[in-house]
Amino acid sequence: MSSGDDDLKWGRSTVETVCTLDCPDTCSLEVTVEKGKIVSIDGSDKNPVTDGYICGKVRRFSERVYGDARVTDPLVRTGPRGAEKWKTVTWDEALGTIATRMTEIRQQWGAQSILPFSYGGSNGLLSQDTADARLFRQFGTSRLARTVCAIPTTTANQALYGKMPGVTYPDYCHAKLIVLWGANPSSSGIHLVPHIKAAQEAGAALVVIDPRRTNLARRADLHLAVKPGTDVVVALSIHRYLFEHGLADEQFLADHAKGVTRLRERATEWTFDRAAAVAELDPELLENFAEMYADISPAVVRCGWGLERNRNGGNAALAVLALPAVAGKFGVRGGGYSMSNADAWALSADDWIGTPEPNTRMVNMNRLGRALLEYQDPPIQMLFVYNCNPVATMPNQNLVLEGLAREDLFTVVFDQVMTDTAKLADVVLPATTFLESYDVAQSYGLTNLQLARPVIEAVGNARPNVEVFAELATRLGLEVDTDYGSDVEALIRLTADLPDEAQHKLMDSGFAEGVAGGRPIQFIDVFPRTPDRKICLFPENLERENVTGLYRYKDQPTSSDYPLTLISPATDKTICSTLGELRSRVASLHIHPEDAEPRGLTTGDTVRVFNEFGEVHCLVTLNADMRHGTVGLPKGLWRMSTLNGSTANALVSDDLTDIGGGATFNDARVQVARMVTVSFSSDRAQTTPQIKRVH
Ligand SMILES: Nc1nc2c(c(=O)[nH]1)N[C@H]1C(S)=C(S)[C@@H](COP(=O)(O)OP(=O)(O)OC[C@H]3O[C@@H](n4cnc5c(=O)[nH]c(N)nc54)[C@H](O)[C@@H]3O)O[C@H]1N2
Ligand SMILES: Nc1nc2c(c(=O)[nH]1)N[C@H]1C(S)=C(S)[C@@H](COP(=O)(O)OP(=O)(O)OC[C@H]3O[C@@H](n4cnc5c(=O)[nH]c(N)nc54)[C@H](O)[C@@H]3O)O[C@H]1N2
Ligand SMILES: [Mo]
Repeated sequence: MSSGDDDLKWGRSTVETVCTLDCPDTCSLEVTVEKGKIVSIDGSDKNPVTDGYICGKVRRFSERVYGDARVTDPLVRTGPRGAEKWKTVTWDEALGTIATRMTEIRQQWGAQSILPFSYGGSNGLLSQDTADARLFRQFGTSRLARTVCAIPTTTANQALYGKMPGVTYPDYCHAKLIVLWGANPSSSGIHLVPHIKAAQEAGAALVVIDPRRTNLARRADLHLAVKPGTDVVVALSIHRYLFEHGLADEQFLADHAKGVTRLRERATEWTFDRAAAVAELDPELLENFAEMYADISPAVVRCGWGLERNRNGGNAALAVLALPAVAGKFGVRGGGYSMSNADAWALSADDWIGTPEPNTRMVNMNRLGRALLEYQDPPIQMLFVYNCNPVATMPNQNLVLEGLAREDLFTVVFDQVMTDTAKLADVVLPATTFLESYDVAQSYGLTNLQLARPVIEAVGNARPNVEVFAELATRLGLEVDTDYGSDVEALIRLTADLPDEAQHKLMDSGFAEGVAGGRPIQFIDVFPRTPDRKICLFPENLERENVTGLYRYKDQPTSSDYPLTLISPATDKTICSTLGELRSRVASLHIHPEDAEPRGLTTGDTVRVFNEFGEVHCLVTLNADMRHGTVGLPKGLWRMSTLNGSTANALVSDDLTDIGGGATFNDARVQVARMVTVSFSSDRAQTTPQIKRVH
């Protein structure tokens, strides 16, 4: 804390903490607090990669903390579901009601009729898989497969390399070739961008593989605007080229990999011409890329999450992540790959949850709607949502809404703000933000651990997850509060599992650097964590799970009814749906002028984007950076941000990825039509359509 005399008089202090939100950067923060209230949030230098600056979203996070949407007390529904009529109750009453209902429901339907539903939330280590998991495991509820994000890429990284830590941002300046594959750090992890620019200034080449011409694609030496869902064949054509031209690193593969022949066999058919036809690219561009990748070292592939969200996402991740092995790119600073580093510390939540996972029913979160409406034996009678906003973020939004509308479903939503999901709950519980309680942030872009400290008192009666789950457990007669009576107790329990030095650093200075000073070189400092320490290029277990087979492409022809592919990537306005409440403008569908022209669309028109699952009414923006045939809506919109209360996920099916049961957000097929055109005469301008907002 730093404070002068004046500061003390006015109760002004600057507190160091960390942003725990779901972003690879985990920025170290300086938060200035005056008279107990946040007045500013800025970056600090504690995390060297933060380098004193942060994104605009977190800079204005106090608007969430003190905003109109904030939930400050436990609420119980008094009107019809969704009518937003609430009665404020005490924690005692709210938890009493929940405990009674849980007990009754278990008696009548069995504990598996209760479905806990959570994803990242604030993404800290304390706020998930601690007291919550111990409670639900002991109670014997259904289990949740947390598949909405990163499951195809994680499964691939696990199978190939045992989730070996990857290249971190500061080492990008050593690369001579950077490949951004389905990743858009200008929105989704801004601290990588200056390192890429520095590398370019030092002579590195940049390749971007993305259906959109992103900011960095504009600066790239080569941009492959692939059709969404076709990355697997693009990567396989590079493998084929490497093998056929004697450019594969046979010695490295012989020493460190297995399954080489089988990968090679599956790559053989993917000539540049064939792959280019599928990905709708110029085959010459593919050849250029292959030559660059073969020739230039150190080369790093930043594998993002944009490429996994389609029917071929698992195979795409496998084929992309296998490239540095085949091309022999490891063993030098700035060479190899970056995927998630979330496992860099090899921490296992099971150690601190303490209770083993019961063998109860597993529900894939991407199929929430189906689970609520169709699953039997037993049907889901209670949904406990926390750290998640499924109405905004899960596939097939209309089915999710239909499920949540069930009169006989008892829904609890534990959140910081009145989300679109909370609006449909029976009981809403107020949660603290990462600025109001302790937590531990584990970076997935870098390798450090950082301590999140409470910067202000909890707003209203908000409480941290651990405390609430521990108290609920006590009411249910379960043993949870031994480690989890409060966030401080949880912090002590959890950090006890860290190596001594890291534990001291984290608690003393709030920052513990990861392996090799946070800059591991793959195959020098870190190695595959597979059982035999080898790279497994053809994981047989996944071949069995994968309906199409490993390294195989599954086509999905665009139908004439729905000829456009819809993607919905991260934007700089929200983190998933977090902060979506602050968005004031109606969302726009981005469409290439050549797709707009035959539909008679111009920027600012109101459109209907539709398919067999739903429709979204919004504005349209003509954007030549979109790929022809691909349209885009922002990820994480709240229902109020469109004209009919539906968002991109109303158009996304709950079909799963080839590996891991992931979501296929970027594989939706849609049609777009202008909504209202009132022309008075052929020579008069059309009037602006008047559409009543339903939210
Ligand atoms: N500001 C902000 N930052 C975030 C988030 C956020 O919502 N907002 N979310 C966080 C989370 S949870 C995650 S998982 C990460 C995600 O961050 P990223 O890895 O960047 O993932 P996306 O934003 O989903 O998509 C990245 C790019 O993939 C492209 N893309 C879409 N489909 C395909 C395809 O089939 N192939 C290829 N090659 N590219 C494709 C998109 O056009 C987009 O530019 O970001 C994190 N950071
Ligand atoms: N169309 C489309 N949809 C997508 C994606 C896409 O690319 N396209 N991407 C997907 C991705 S990558 C992800 S990761 C998911 C994320 O989907 P979600 O997990 O739903 O993430 P958020 O929307 O950020 O919602 C997290 C909620 O947790 C609450 N919360 C935060 N901290 C706490 C806490 O400490 N306690 C409690 N009780 N609550 C807390 C926040 O207020 C917020 O409402 O969205 C997915 N949805
Ligand atoms: Mo994500």
